[in-house]
Amino acid sequence: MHKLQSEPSEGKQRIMSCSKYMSAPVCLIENDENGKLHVKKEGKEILDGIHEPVVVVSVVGLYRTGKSYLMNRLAGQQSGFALGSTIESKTKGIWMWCVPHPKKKGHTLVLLDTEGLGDVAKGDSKNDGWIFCLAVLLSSTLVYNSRGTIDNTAVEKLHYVAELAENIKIRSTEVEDEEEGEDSEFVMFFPSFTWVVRDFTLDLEIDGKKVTDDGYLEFALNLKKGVGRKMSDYNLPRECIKRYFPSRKCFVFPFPVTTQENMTRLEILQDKDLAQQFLEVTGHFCHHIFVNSAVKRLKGGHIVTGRLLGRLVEIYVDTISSGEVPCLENAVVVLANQENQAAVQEALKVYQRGMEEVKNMLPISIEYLTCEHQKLSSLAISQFTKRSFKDEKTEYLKKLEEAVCVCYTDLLQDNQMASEKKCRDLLKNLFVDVNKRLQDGEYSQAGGYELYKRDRDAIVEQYRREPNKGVRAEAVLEEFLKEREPEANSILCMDNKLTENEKQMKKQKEKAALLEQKMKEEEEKRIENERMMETEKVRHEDMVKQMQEKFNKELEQQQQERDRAIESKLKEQEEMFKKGFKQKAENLEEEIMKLKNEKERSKGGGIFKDYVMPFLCPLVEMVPNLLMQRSMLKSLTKGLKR
Ligand SMILES: Nc1nc2c(ncn2[C@@H]2O[C@H](COP(=O)(O)OP(=O)(O)OP(=O)(O)O)[C@@H](O)[C@H]2O)c(=O)[nH]1
Ligand SMILES: [Mg+2]
Repeated sequence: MHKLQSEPSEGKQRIMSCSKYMSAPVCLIENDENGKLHVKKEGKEILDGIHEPVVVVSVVGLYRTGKSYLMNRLAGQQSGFALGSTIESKTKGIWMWCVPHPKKKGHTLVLLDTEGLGDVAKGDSKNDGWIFCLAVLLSSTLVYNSRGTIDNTAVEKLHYVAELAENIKIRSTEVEDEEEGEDSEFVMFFPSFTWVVRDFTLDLEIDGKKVTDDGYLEFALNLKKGVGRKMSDYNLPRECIKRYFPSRKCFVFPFPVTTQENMTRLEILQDKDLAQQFLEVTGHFCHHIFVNSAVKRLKGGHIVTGRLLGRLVEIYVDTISSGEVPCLENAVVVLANQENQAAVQEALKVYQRGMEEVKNMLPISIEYLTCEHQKLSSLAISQFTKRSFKDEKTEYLKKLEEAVCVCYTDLLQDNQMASEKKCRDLLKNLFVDVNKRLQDGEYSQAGGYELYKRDRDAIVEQYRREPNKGVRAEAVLEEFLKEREPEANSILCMDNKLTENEKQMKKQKEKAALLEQKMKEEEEKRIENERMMETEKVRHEDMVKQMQEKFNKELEQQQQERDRAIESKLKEQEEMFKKGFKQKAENLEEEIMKLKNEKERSKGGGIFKDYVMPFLCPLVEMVPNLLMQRSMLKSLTKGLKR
């Protein structure tokens, strides 16, 4: 049971304990005197700083009905959202308060308090319609606040719901031969709905039987049989509420205090001064919102963080300001592009940071380098999949792959150069004594060649024993020995101890040794290439696996969206049948079938294999291709230099 008495102090502690949360609400969307909507910088910046998933609760309803007061209770505070005690409407635009979620660790509860609807002084119902529409689009729970009873006037005042079909588009392009409007799909993306009735004084009884708050709401939403304008006017808002908001809840609140004088001082009254029953209902209401309000998700199921919510606010407000109708699909595409681009950068940083450490160790073996490359690229892809979504043609994954490949091939080249330098320096050092002997003419006498060969073989042996020479050890040795070939030949020529025949044989041996060294170099290269290819194969398999998991997760979220819609439509259909609205029930059948077919069509891994895999396959060639291009470029520039 929700302990209401202790809430304000708990709430205050909640807010104060975490600096990124706000001590008071701020304006998020301004509604200027000309009825133009603007996103306020301060509000947007606060959302930008929230990287946690958000649960968004918005309150809408006629002006002066106690909305701001109720929102303060949800924030666990006595004051915050400004209340008005006159008949003039108080809240303008949409105000926001972000607090730590009291029940979901690691989540932020975003409370959106909206401008009261139907203010006669404003006289612009279109503007009201947009405020209502934004509250629906941005929240995961919509609280509709009204006063008195849920009579026909109260339901009629909710005509904004019926207008949603004109104010919200799901797809950017019209689907031909679609019989029913897009609004049949609203159930998949709309928030859950809670109707709050304030100052309710009647007994909850229908035909002499006690009913619950929810039963009361459902009773008020019952359709009437019959035809004609009057009947359809009566039924339309009810039908829309039922169709768009299948998950409904109702709370009836009694008067908070008994005297009129206290009514305008509610903000400063302590809980002990409020009516016990009012406190109890408030407690139940807060508990329900905290426990049942879902995390905000985009169409397609992607979880919305504070930062994404801020972007969403901007996209929708900009669309409305430019005279267009907000479109769920467009918003998702714009957001996905931005997020995917950022995901590529974040993932690339993971790879680059890791490789920076490797760079400090060069030269290293190809085994170690490829192993690190494989590990870091797997980490980068998993970082990428954390933030990216709807990268259906792997367009952004490809960008990441390209960037990773460029880093990797650069590193491969740096490693080769480091190895070359190390090996050359090593050989140069090892040959110091030989050079001196050469200068002193020690090899220019009879038996000099044997002496030279013995010294050279000892150096080669010592060179081979030296560890961590990197990937160019044999190649550098080959080059070095080749460079020294004329020197060995001239020593051989000068050696009088040897007969001409022996000299010829030794010369042949020298040639054979060089050839053998060349083969060693080629073997070294072959092993390097093989290892790189193997790594690319394993890396590709890992990438496919991670992308498949990501794809399955997104698919599952979409299926859950459809399941929820099917379930609610079946419920609605059953109710229609029960209440004798046979035609309406039959109409629903088509919507249900359409959803079921869509669900069936996107089932299984087939789509991934047929649709996503073709985009992933060419990626396996990327590193070898890039390497080939680079080595061609290298030999070309070498040729030019010559
Ligand atoms: N009778 C009554 N008055 C309330 C209740 N809750 C708050 N009030 C008082 O009603 C007045 C208006 O409350 P607000 O919370 O500012 O109402 P609002 O719906 O946010 O008003 P706008 O922002 O102008 O649309 C204040 O004086 C509140 O103290 C309630 O449950 N019953
Ligand atoms: Mg208000």
